[in-house]
Amino acid sequence: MRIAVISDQHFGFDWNGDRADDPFRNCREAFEKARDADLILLPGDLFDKKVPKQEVLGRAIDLFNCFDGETSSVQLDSDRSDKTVSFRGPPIVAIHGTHERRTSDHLNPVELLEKMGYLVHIHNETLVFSEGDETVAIHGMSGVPERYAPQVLDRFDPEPVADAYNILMLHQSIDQLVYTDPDHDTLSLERLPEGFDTIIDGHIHWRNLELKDDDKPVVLPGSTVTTQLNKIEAEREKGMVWIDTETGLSFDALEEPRDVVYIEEDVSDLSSSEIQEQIENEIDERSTMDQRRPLVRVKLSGTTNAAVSVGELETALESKALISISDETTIPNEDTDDSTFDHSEQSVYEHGTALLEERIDQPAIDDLVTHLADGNVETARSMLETMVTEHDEETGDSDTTEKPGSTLKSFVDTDD
Ligand SMILES: [Mn+2]
Repeated sequence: MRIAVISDQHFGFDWNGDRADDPFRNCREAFEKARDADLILLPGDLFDKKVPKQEVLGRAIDLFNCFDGETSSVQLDSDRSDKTVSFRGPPIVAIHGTHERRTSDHLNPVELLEKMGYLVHIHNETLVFSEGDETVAIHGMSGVPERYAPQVLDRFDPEPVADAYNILMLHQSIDQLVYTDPDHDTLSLERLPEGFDTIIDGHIHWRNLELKDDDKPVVLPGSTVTTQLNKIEAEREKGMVWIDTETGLSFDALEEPRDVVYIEEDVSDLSSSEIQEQIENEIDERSTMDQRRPLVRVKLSGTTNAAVSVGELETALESKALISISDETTIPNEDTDDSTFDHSEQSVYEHGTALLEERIDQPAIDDLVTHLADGNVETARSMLETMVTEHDEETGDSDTTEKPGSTLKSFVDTDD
């Protein structure tokens, strides 16, 4: 069986910005590739927001309509599955991700697509498919708050189906692969169950097929769209993963994603115009210059007396690239005195960290600001979510869409 895995499409990402089209454009290319798949798996974060705009939903539906008229000889074995559904074309199985997660009394957008008949959404459920004498079992746990993930997975306790190719689909941070909160229990490679042929984890936006080993065969398909301007995302191609139950895994790169360029520039002894020239040269060399401006992230480092204006540089280069520049240069022969707090001598990073640490008793602030400064927005968001949940639990606050007090129960419950 040939199974297509397409993750983290993030429909609606940058909706009012320059990159609003990117998630749809990239997913269209992936869906086109997947049209002749026997089975399609979507490991979460199809949507960027839990309540997407109707325009975003509409465009997502347009994409799913590309499977109309396609057929698959794969059948759902309803006797051995937790759900009975019919499919229009090739079966599409999805879990919801962190961006779509709502409590169980609210409909999330992946569940909405299920109601429309485009896919089947699972959470702590297993579906068994067969084609001829071949059987494939898909076990899915949708995204839950990281701190509850080990417990929710333990309670789900997915049991590999005998004589089947077993795939476990998750959408969580996994310790060792990405930042996890050291103060809380989170999923780790050791905590993942054994007996699965492949464990697919959405959520982590850079692909990694190299992790696959016999005991914990974890595969990160990565996102189809660049949402974070960090080095690792810039360096790894976007695309989708094929699981061929006979021949194994392969990565299928998108051919037309927007260029992403990550530049680290030592600007010691360079003037402002020289810095601009250097960056322009790098962009020219490292992007293909199609009709879309490349996404460029620049980190300036080194020691310089030149007054580098990040804002002016960004403006000067904006016709060439969607650019964001961070200035991490230092002034030469600077006398630093830790006992005084003069932020004119500090970088934004140092100033921000000091202020936050002064006001908030949170040992993770330094990590948080580092991730923000590196453009790891997703990781920072997860960290903030953890901090806010803890804060709410301590103070008894809660909002109407996410109720921390009742979280574990509502994430363990299945939908039926
Ligand atoms: Mn994501």
